[in-house]
Amino acid sequence: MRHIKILHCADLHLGSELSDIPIRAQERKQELLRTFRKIVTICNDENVDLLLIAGDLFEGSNIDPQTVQSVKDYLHELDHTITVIAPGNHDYVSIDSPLADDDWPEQTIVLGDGPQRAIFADRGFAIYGAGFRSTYVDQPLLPQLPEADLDLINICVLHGDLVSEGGTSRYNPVTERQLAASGYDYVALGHIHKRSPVYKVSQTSYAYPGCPDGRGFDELDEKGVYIGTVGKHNVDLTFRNICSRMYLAVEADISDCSSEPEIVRTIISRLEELYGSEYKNNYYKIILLGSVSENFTLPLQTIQDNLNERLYFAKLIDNTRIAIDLEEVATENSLKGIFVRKMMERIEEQTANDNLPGANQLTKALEWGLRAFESEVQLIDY
Ligand SMILES: [Mn+2]
Repeated sequence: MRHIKILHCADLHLGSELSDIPIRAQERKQELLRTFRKIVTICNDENVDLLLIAGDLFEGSNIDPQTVQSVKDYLHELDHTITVIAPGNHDYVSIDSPLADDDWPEQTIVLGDGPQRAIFADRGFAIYGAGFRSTYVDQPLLPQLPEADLDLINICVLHGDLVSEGGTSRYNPVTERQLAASGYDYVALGHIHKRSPVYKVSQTSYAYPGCPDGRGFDELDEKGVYIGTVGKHNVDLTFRNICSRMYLAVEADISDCSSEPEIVRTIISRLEELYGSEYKNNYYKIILLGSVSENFTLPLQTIQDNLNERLYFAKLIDNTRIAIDLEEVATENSLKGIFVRKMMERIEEQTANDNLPGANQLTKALEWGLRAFESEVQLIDY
């Protein structure tokens, strides 16, 4: 059975402002463009038939012309590959969108705002899809697309929001039932920046590759594309990490440290242990944990400056707490004292019963409780 080779990417958001990393923003913009070029290079090197860009290639309509020109130039370099771009909620079809330009390379299909099909009978496949026409698409696009052609490999490219049956979304809601009914072999989705596995419902496979390179601390860890083959009712795709740098959130316990150099050393060795010899090149959000003596005021700015001399980018979040003598607090005649006393009794009880997990859980609860008394409880959005 015939197969074609595809590379599926989405959500590059080229041209976006990068507020998380002000000092590195300009460099990062160039890196994101290079990541796009990397995608094009892979397509050429590995003889990819179809490059699928499932929306939000650009951050919006007001993108600097140089970025747009670079993207077109790179796509021009493709020999064998046909590119399909489905406009998303950020780069929806409009007069001032760069996707509306009439000088996109010949081998690039920019989907319009209506249901569309392009048949490549000589190459054995058909493309389906539709673009966003404004920020919001309330009516599901997938059921409006043309029927699958039984003689061809059918591939659909869509920006959309996977919802459960009966669920709603303002970003082109897509349901499993619609996917199953489509009869397409693969539906290349975009919009969700975190990669999904490749799912299959009935004969249709579908996936979100996530964004191919992070733009902030809400896009952590490895990022990349899906690449592989699609045949009739049968896909074989693997995730490939192509990001230039990772955004990472790392917790470091500095309980045993009593000086700034010691803290920096602890953090660096933790990063080295986690990320090996390339550890310096990432963006780090470092969350300091543990208890610090009340006589030691953390020199946060100095630590951050020192880390930034050793790492590409680091920002610190201080979630440490002040070390306190629990036995002493337990004697206090206050709400805090009673809380500590009761918790310590329960911890002792669990320890006596050999319930170590229970005791650990209660110890954690005691810590969190104490932090709540100090108004330090904070939910961190990883
Ligand atoms: Mn989107």
